[in-house]
Amino acid sequence: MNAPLTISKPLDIAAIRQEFPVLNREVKGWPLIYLDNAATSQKPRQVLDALMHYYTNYNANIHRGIHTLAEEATAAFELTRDEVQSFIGAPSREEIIFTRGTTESINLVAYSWGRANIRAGDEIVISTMEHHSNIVPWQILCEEKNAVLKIIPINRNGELLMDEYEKLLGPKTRLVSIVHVSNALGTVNPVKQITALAHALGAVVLVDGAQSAVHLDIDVQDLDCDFFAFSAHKLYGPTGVGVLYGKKQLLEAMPPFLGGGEMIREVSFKKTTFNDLPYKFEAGTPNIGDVIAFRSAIRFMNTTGKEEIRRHEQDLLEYAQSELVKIPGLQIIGKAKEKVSVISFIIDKAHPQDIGILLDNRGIAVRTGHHCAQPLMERFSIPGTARVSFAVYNTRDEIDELVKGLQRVVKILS
Ligand code: 7TS
Repeated sequence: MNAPLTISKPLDIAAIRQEFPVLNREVKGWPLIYLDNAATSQKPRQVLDALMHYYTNYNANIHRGIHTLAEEATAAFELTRDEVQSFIGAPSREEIIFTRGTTESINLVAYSWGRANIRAGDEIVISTMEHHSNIVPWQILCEEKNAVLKIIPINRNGELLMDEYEKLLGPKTRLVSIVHVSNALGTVNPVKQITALAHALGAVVLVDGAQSAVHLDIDVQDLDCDFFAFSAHKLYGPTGVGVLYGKKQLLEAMPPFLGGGEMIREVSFKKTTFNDLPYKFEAGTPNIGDVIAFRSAIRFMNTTGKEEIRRHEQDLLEYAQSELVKIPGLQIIGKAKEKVSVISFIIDKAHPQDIGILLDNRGIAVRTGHHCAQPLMERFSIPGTARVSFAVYNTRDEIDELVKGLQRVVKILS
C-alpha cells in the first residue's frame, strides 16, 4: 500500500515569532534581526516557562531524594532523556548521556574511549572543516599516545573529497570523527556513507551533530554512527546542556570520564564500582533545570514540524543566496550542493568585523571571524568571514533588510 500523501501547510511565521519574546526587542533603535542562529538560537516561551516552573515549583536535586520535590525533578529530568532518545532514534534511553554541550560530549569520547583504545601509531581521521572542538581533543590525544591525525581535504565549494577520504582509511584507522553540518560553510556531509566506509575497516565513528540536529532529521540507527554529539542551545533549548549518544556496547566497555557522586554503585577505599549507563557518565549534580526545559524545546520543534521548519529554512537560504550575490564585491564561501541554513561571505575591501559592526548598528546580528574553524579559513586563504544563519523565526523581509544593510556597508567601506 502506498503511504498516504501528506500535504503540509506553510508555517505561520508571525505566530511562531510571537513565541520568542526576545524578537520583540530593539537594538540601537532598530528592530532586532537575529541571524546568528548557528552560534545559538533564541528560546521560545515554553522553554522559558519550563525553567521558571521548575525553579518556582519543584527545584530539588535528582536521583537521591525520596521527598516529593526530588521525585518530581527526577521524573521530569528523565522524561527529557526519553524525548531525546526518540528525537534521534536511539535504540535505548541508556545510550543518552547528558553533558554540558557538544564540546564536552566530544571530550568525553576522547578522554574515555580514546585513552582506552588509541595506541602508538593508530590513526584518527577528521576533516578540514571541523570546529575546533572536534580538532583539539584529538590533537591532545594523538600527542599523548603518539597517534596520527589525518585530515580529509575539501574542494573549493566546501565539499569533502570522498576519494581522498577512502585513501586515508587503512588498517590503522581507529576513529573517524566528522562534522555532520559545517558551522562555517553549511555543508551537509554524507555521514552515513562515511560511517559505512569506516566500519568496513573496523573503525569507530563519531558524528558532530552540533549544527545538524536542529535542521535535519536525525536517526542514529540509520546513520549507524557509534557516537553522536550535540548541544541543546542550538535547538531552541537552554545553554549548558549537551547530549552524547553512544552505542551501548561501546559505552559499557568505556571507563568513566569524571569521577564523583551519582556515577558510582559503591565506594570504598579498597574498591569502587561504577553505576550503570547512563549514570556512569553523569558524575555530580547535572544542569537539572535546563535539561528539563530542553524537553520543551524538542516538543516545540516536533509540534512545529521538523520537515516544515527545514522547508522554511531552505527557502530562506536559497532566497538569501540569490539576493546576496547581487551585492558588488560579495563572495560566498561554501557552495556545496548539500547545504543548510548557513551563508558565509566576504566582501572586497571590507573586513568581516567591520561588516558585523555596521550591521549591528542597524539591529542586525551576524557572526564574524573564523567561527572556531581556523584550519578551514586557512584552506580558503582568508582570516574569516561574515556569517548569517537562519532559524524557523527568520523571514524574507529580514533578508531584505540584511541586503539593504550590506549595500550600506559596501557604500561606506569601498
Ligand atoms: N561543533 C560544531 C559544528 C559547532 O558549530 C559548535 C559550536 C561546536 C561543535 C561546539 O558546540 P558547543 O555548544 O559545545 O559550544 N559552534 C558555534 C558557532 O558556530 N558559533 O558559536 C559557536
